Amino acid sequence: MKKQRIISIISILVAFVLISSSTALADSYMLPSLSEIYKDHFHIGTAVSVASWAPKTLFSHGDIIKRQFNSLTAENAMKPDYLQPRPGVFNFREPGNLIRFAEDNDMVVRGHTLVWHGQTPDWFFRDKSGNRIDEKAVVTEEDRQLVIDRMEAHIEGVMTHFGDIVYCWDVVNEAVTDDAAHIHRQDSPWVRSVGEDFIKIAFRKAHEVNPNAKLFYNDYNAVAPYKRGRIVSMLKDMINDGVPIHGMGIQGHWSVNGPSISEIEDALKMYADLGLEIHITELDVGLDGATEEQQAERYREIFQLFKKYDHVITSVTLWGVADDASWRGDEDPLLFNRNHEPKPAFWAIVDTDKPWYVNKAECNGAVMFKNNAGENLGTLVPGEYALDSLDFKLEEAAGLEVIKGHLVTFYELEDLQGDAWHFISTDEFNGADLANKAKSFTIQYVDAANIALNKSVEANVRQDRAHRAVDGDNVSSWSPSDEPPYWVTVDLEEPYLLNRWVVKLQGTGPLAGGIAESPLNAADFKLMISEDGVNWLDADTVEGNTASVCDRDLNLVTARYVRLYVTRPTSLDINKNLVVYEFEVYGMPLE
Ligand code: 9MR
Repeated sequence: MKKQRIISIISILVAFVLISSSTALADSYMLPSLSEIYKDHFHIGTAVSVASWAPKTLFSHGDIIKRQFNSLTAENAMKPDYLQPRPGVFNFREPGNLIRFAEDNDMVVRGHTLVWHGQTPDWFFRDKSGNRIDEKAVVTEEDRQLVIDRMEAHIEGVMTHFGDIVYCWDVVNEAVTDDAAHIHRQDSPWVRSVGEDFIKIAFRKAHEVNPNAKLFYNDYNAVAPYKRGRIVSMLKDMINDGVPIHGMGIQGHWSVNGPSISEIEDALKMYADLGLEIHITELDVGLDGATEEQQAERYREIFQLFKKYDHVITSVTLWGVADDASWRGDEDPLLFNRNHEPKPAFWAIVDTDKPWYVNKAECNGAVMFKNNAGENLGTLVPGEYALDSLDFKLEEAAGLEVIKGHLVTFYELEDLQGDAWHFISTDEFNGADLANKAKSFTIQYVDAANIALNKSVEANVRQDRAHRAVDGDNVSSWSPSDEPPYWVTVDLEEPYLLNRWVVKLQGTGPLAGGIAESPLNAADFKLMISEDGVNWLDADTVEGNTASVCDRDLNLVTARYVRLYVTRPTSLDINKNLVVYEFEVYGMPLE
């Protein structure tokens, strides 16, 4: 009696899941919102262009900006050359558009930047006779005072105009030099005409004009060991001198290859130890030859770290919206591509605990069912489905497009029981056949593991060392040198669904130094599979290879035994020496 009740509750639950998750996603879906996702951590901002001489991303990328960000920075339109092109003539028109946009959409505005050696009109530094003060051998007190007056008047004019709407300012930008012999940039016209204390004067003035504004020092390479110590010295000196400074702006023009997470973390600690708030002010992560997936992984690690430090990081701003309007040209460093579509990097930071493609699949669909013309019949997110609850005809499906890491399994019976049929992406999907024999199916993320690892092996040559090909150690190898073909068989101990295989060849070894390409890598080889260890099928064949790492996706196959079968061990016919550091086979247990 009791058992029956439990079963009926379960079947109600199952029915509910099946019905509620059966709606196909429309092609235009609503992206998750980063500002919403990060609202308990920090502001998420973007730099936008509104200046008349640049593409106005505030408008061309407006929809993304509204949905994704809650903080705006003017990429150029609040810099001195824009705001005060001639003495006393202020231009607030275009930044006014930015302010209105922010107010209309409930966003805050970061001010960038009041005092900088870049994008600052020449007139700031000319004396009454038109000579450059910063180029004089001797700067008189009168000259110095003139430049201070102009700097203060600029700060006053700008901060008074914007008032509290601009809640923080990069008061001084990039004043620390890359030259290890100094702290301050010696060639700055500000240093040359006012002296190094122009920074303190600027902060004091800014605080006097608007005591509510948070005042930041902002710099590039601010996490790099060669520079961060000198930035910290300068900030310490300001703090000890009672200068009103509230935050450190770390620009964050980084790449997939650096700086390392530990370098960034060390710097965050150093600035936090000064009692300063931290803003990441200009984040972009250039590809630097890497793939978009590697970029996504890097963004994921970076945001994981930012979340860990959300007690000191209060704002993270990306330096642009999409790659079509980035100052870094072909480095494609942002979260949206040139067509304004979300990149893997975007999906990676939607939830930094999961791979980017899982986040994408959960929102945007994991599987697209296609008809034989290749058209989308329906796109489904991961979940459990009853065949009769689909709002498209499975009979018409002739292909599946399955997002990386996911598996579609059809079941003979309604409650995901009975015989099962598994699929990943395929153009040979027989929907009509499945509609006859299946009643339910699941779409799930399967974290495939290297199932060959440390399993028992048998080889035709050098059996004594063949285990080294599956020992998970990239330094030990199985290196037969005799007469090809060479083969090594791995007993997986139970049947698995395989979706990928990897061979790490001669060039990956410590002697070769991990080179990417070499004629000494195995040239012709294949992956063979077997149910019984007796009858073998070719699952995937590689010819003319020179790559050191051969990483291949497999159309889903099942096997209990796998075999690496090498017919040409190198591209040099006289060299018959095969070197396999690792033979990896990825999959999931069939049951
Ligand atoms: O992104 C800005 C680009 O459009 C301008 O041409 C350039 C001119 O100096 O400034 C860029 O922004 C810089 C920012 O103001 C300060 N840190 C470095 C940024 C990238 O160069």
